[in-house]
Amino acid sequence: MIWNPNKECMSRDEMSALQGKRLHKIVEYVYHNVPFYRHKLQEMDLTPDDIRTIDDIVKLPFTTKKDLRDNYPFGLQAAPQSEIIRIHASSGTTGNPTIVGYTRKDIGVWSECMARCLTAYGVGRDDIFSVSYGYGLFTGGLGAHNGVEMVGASVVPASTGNTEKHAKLIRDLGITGIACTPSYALYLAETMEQIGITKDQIKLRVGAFGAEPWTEKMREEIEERLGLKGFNLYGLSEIMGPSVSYECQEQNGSHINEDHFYPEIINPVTLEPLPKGQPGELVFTTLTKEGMPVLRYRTRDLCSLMPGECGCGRTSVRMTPITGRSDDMLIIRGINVFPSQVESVVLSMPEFAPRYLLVVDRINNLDTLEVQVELRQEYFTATFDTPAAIDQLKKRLSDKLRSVLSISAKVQLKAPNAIERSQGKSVRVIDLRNQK
Ligand code: DLL
Repeated sequence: MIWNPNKECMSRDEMSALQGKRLHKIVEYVYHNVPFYRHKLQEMDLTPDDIRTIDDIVKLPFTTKKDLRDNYPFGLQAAPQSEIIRIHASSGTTGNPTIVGYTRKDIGVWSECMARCLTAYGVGRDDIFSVSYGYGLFTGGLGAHNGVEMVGASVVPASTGNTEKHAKLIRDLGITGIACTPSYALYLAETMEQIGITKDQIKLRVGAFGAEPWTEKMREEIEERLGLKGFNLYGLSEIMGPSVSYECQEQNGSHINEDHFYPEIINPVTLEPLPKGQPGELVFTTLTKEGMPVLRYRTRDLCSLMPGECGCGRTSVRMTPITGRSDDMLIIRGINVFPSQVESVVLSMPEFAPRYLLVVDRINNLDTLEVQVELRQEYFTATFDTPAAIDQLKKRLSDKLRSVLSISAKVQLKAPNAIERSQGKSVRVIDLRNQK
């Protein structure tokens, strides 16, 4: 099933023509309504008439998170306040949050994009669907909610928190689908096990997981423990929220709603556009947004665009899973380290739960890395009174980490449930160097 075959299955030529037309229109719109963009274009000696086809996009300036922060709160808003019907804010780790206003049309586009995702996952009118992303300033809750209503399933706005009650509702209402972060899905599975709800008592069959990076190993674990099929859901507040891209039943990359969000991949150092298939930083231009359109927004997410057609019949371009961010890369003793590398090591060892934390510090001018990781319950029970086995496991983990990261890390094994759970995005890194 495809929600909008007219748009999701266009020929390449039709899609490029539509994108070119929309790009010209959006550039004209921001030129006249957002002084920030008008000045940028004027500095580059550009007018909207220079942007006629989608290939002209490379002439346009990039927009960064810093630009959004510097223009806090409404500097990049293009529509008059009277047209804005919703405002979300994305939390930053530092500085001002990013404020994003949506017009009625924007909310309609967003709902349709989310409906496309859910349809691709196989969600329909007969489903009872729990939205367990946070409702509030975060785009996850309300964004997914509108899409579920649009496809006509029954939405259960569970949000996060009160996980035991949620688990019981999943059983008692016969909830068939859930949208949440992959880490929350694991937390939910743990909670169910603790309160004695078994897989055969629940009807979950579809999960829409995103808002944070996750791996195939995590997918397998969630699917096994909750008895459902897990699909990727990608998005970011600056562009729309959840629904920028989604997996179909083929699960071979995530289809981008490219009639609304035009993707490019650039080299994050030289800012040169890269050919399709090469990995780099993902950049998006919103082609239809009225509230806060953005030109060539640098997401900092690292992935590649996939060439070729998909077996599902959709022709929209696909992106690979996000492998990291060009800015969450840690530099430890001069070596680039991605938390996802640690995750791959942790998940490759059956003794560990997929719960880990990187603590980076600087002691006597030397960077240190400590990796905390939780033991699985069965392994913990079997070994906690045999220190030799624990020491051996610690050594195996640190050897593996050294060979993958090219630096040594101190390893701290934790008892099951000792690492603090998050109900939203999980915190994977604590960098104490920033506080010194
Ligand atoms: O996380 C929107 C969202 C909500 C997406 C619910 C999916 C589901 P932000 O808080 O602005 O928006 O964070 C956006 O989260 O740039 C990525 O780094 C990361 N991210 C989002 N989805 C995925 C995903 C929402 N499926 C940032 N895989 C993005 C990997 C993801 N990373």
